[in-house]
Amino acid sequence: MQGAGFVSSDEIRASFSSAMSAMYKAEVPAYGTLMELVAEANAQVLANDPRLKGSLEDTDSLDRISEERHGAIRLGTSEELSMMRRVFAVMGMHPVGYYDLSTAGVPVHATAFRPLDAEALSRNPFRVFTSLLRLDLIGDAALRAEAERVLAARRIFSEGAVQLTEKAESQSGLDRHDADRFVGEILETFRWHDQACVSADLYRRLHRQHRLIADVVSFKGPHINHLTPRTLDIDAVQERMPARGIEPKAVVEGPPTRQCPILLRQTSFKALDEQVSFKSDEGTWTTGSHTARFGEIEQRGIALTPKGRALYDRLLDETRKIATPAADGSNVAEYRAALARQFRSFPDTWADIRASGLGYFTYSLTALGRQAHGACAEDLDLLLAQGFVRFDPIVYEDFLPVSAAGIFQSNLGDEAVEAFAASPNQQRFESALGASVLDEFAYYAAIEQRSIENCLRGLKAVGIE
Ligand code: OOG
Ligand code: NI
Repeated sequence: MQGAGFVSSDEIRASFSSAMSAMYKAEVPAYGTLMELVAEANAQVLANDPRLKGSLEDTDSLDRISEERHGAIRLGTSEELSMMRRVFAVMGMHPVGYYDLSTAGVPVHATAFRPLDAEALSRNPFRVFTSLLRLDLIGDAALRAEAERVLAARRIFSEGAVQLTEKAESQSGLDRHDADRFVGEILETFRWHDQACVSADLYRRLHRQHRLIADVVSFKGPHINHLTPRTLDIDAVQERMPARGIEPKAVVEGPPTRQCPILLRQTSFKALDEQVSFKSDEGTWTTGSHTARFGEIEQRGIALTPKGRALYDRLLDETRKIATPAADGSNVAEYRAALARQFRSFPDTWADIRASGLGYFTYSLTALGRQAHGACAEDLDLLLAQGFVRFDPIVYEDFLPVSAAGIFQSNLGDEAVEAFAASPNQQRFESALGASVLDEFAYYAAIEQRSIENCLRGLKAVGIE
């Protein structure tokens, strides 16, 4: 709820996302290059496809097509996570989904903070994939205790950030002046710090345990580790990266190229080696390097039902049994061929996807339906066949654990990964978060159901019983 005289949470999110974009482009110039490439590729797709251009104009503003859709951070403690939840709530972003990445060799679990309703998403779709480090998966007890001590001592939010979050909560919103200050204060939490807060020795020990642990524990705050604009042609951007001097990860994560895009496809350029400095106990500084920050692109398709998702997971699993993408890119062709072959069993027309119950759709009355007489208003299939109702795919707004692990891995270095035993623990994550996460399937099913009810109500209003 939002009081009078306050800036909307959508507006705060939009200004936060654009401030973050400007900061990241200045911090990571290769990211600026990626943004240029995306803008070029998107313009080319639109120029070649006037129909697409028309349909995008209906759903999104064209000048925002190439803007950031998401970013990611990695947190160290439950206190950080629960405070982050309150901060994101001020921007209209709420936790959706639980992602366990331990089985893929990344000792974190995660959620995505994002806007929920279609209107908020269309005003500004920015979301943040937020991971919490799982020190419980680290075998070395002494090192774990040391990491816990370092994390317990740091404060990732400024005083101002905490105060303004509390103010927003107590008065149900922020006025323009406070909203601007809030964005400025919160941005500080995401800023890069090239001075580590641990010694070079501790950094090395953390790094040896797992590179991700070194990334989370060694710095003053959870620097934003990537931002991700939307591309209309992910294959083209992937292909063109090397010519612009940026090195893409070996493969595009997610489903293959299709007529009817499903879920989410994403790829990134590999994280850069950046100079950092470590302070010794004697107070002198030494330089070293750290690899964490990269740029990513994404292309989204339809949200799948549990049945569709199970099929997706099975086909991906079978693909990876034939060829697991090697970090050095040596089996790219084999992987791509296997992926394309496996996914031939996934229907590739909207009508088939709908008829097989694999995807979520919204239903709406056609022009004919708005003035229809004498149809049976309860039988959706009949109404579709009669042309009174149409269906459109619902876009998937969430993430995919196998893809996320692939993005993590390729940005943590190319060495072999060692998987942890599967130990998803959503309850523990939610207790750290201080709230439960929204179930993504229930969320899409509710959108679909509401659209069906609206349709049927609309038909009743024009006298169809
Ligand atoms: C997050 C990786 C996950 C995605 O797009 O799947 C992610 C990270 O590297 O911290 O952002
Ligand atoms: Ni990402």
